[in-house]
Amino acid sequence: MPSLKISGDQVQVVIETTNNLDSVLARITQLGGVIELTSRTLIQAFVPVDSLVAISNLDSVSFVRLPIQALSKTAPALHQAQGDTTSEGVAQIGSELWNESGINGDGIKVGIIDVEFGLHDQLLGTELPPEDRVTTEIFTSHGGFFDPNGPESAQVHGTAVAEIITDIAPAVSLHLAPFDTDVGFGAAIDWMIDQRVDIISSSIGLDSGCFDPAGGIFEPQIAEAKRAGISWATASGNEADIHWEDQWTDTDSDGLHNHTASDNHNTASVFLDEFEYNDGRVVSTAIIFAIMSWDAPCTGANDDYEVVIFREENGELIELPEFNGEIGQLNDWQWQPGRPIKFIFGTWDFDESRIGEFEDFHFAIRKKNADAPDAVVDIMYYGCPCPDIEYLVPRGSVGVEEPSISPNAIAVGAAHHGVCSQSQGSGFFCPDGRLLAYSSQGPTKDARLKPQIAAPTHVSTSVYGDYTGNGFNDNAGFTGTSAATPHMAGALALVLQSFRDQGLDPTPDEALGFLGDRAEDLAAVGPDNLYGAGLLLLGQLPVVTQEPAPPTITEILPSNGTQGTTVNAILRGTELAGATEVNFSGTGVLAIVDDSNSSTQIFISITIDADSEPGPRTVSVTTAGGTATSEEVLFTIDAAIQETPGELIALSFVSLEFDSPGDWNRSFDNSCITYTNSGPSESIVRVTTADNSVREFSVAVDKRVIICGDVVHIDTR
Ligand SMILES: [Ca+2]
Ligand SMILES: [Ca+2]
Ligand SMILES: [Ca+2]
Ligand SMILES: [Ca+2]
Repeated sequence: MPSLKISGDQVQVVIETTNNLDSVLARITQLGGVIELTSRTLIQAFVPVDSLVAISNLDSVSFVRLPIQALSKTAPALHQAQGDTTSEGVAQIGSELWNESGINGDGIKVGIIDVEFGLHDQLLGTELPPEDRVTTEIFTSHGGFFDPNGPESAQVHGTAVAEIITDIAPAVSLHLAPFDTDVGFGAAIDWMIDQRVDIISSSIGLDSGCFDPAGGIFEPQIAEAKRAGISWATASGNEADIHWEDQWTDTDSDGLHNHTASDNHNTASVFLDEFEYNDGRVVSTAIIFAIMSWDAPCTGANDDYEVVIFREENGELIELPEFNGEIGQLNDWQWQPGRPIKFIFGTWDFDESRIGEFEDFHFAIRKKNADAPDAVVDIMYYGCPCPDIEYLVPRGSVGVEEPSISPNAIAVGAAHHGVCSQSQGSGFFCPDGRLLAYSSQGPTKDARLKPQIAAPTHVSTSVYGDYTGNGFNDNAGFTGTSAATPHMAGALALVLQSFRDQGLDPTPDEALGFLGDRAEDLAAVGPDNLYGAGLLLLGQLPVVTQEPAPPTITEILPSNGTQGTTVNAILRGTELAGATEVNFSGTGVLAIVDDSNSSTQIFISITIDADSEPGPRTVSVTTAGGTATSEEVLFTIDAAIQETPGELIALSFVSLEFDSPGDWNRSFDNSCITYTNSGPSESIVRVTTADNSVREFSVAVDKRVIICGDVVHIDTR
């Protein structure tokens, strides 16, 4: 929300520059300004009011505006006693089982971006990790870990976040980045990426998004964080019970949206709080704050819609006048020109005697440009007692809030850690007994699922005290989607460590998918826009099946075989154990794995078809780790010599041997020697061929063996 209580001659502003940041910084200083923070093209500074025009006219300055304050996603609660405190969410999500097995976040860096880290230094080594595992960098305007002028309940918000992460993953390293405005937020994201954190936990939100998710002011940085491998858990938001959205329509043609045929005003009951002016006047005051966005281009949008606040006087609805520094409304305050987000602020004073009472205010949506298209309008009504808003739309209440709506962040919804029944009425707090009524719901404006998951809330921390219940006289502990988010961040730390211990490094999507699969499905079957995947549950430790290494082939013995034979061979290599298949290129060669117990050699039988093509074949082997084919290790098919009976065979030979030399008659003819079988029956001749193989032939009676030089002709016809 914009800062509005500014006095004196200096004003805190954000200067948006197009380029040349350094020269602008120098000019601001010359004009009497004091630089507080910078982030990329943004400068946050205190500048003299009478220098504002000069600054906005500087070259490279595109816009001067008030800083945007982040909203932390917790309901106020009182700080209670210190002590050894553990979130009830720890038992619910089951992280102790993981811790007992040594999975405690060791080696994992979790970054926390938050508005306040008060007391964190007093908890180092007890509720938080010791000093050597906590790194800090300050991005606040005030230069501290918390705003000493802020409400006490908010001073420890980020410290409570850090406590919960430490409860779940006690060995993590934490990176704490306090910030208070949009400029500090951008700088904090850059720092987290630079610090190479594994996880970001942010229990805050900025209404800086757009109906088109890519058009969010911080989306480029959120996307960059994910590309850097960061899992970003962020509060879904606490706006389900203060949200309204609908298609703009004006059935009675008065320029105001019709909630019903006869009702142009969304009525809210607003608490009247005590306020004392500097001059000593005490009043009861209503302070109203709302944020509106509508479906228009994220930049260059026309100023087509506004929210107008009315109050009732003597039975008539009267528009609040323009804010005069004390009372009135600011209904046209934009983040940037052309960006369809408006901040609506209104305040009205009543007599001191009405402190603690309520007064109705009435919100109307006016179309400023009659020709504008009828857009879908989205409004968050902050700062009012929420049950008393006349028209509420929980669906889509993630609104335009960053990082919650980002496709690159994990939005975490809030489910009560126990059964949600208490004196204040479970019907209001948790309509289904678990999900908090305020937990922002999806879908996003572009119909994506949100939140991604839901986690426990209303839990004990040392800084907010022990949870005792949700009634008026109870301490609800640390509440909101603020408290749910660090349960998810802590669980992610355990998942990352567990997988990394087993040699794997899951991406943000894989880590989320792991937890989403284990989440307890609630509400509608399957993922839904209330709980996302369901309620966070770690379950049993994952047993990761190590991906086996792929095999290699180095040798096959023997490296050849003859057509029509079966060869017993050894295939050598690495990672061969459990081989299921050995294959050869081409057709007609079939291998069976006989024994694959060794990783370095396996035994195979190779059956070579008689008609398989002779020549070299490549070999491949398949195991659970994959298939390896060697281009170097070849198995050669040798052609079989046709030994069909009844042929005249010619062979190159080295030597010849007759089984029964007495069977043979020898004669000379030209340069050849002819042996004729003159014995009583077939006689055997053994030939040692040129390749040193020995072959045997049976020659019938009267048939001949003729030797001409180094060729022998054998007549087996
Ligand atoms: Ca603790
Ligand atoms: Ca109307
Ligand atoms: Ca009404
Ligand atoms: Ca579900």
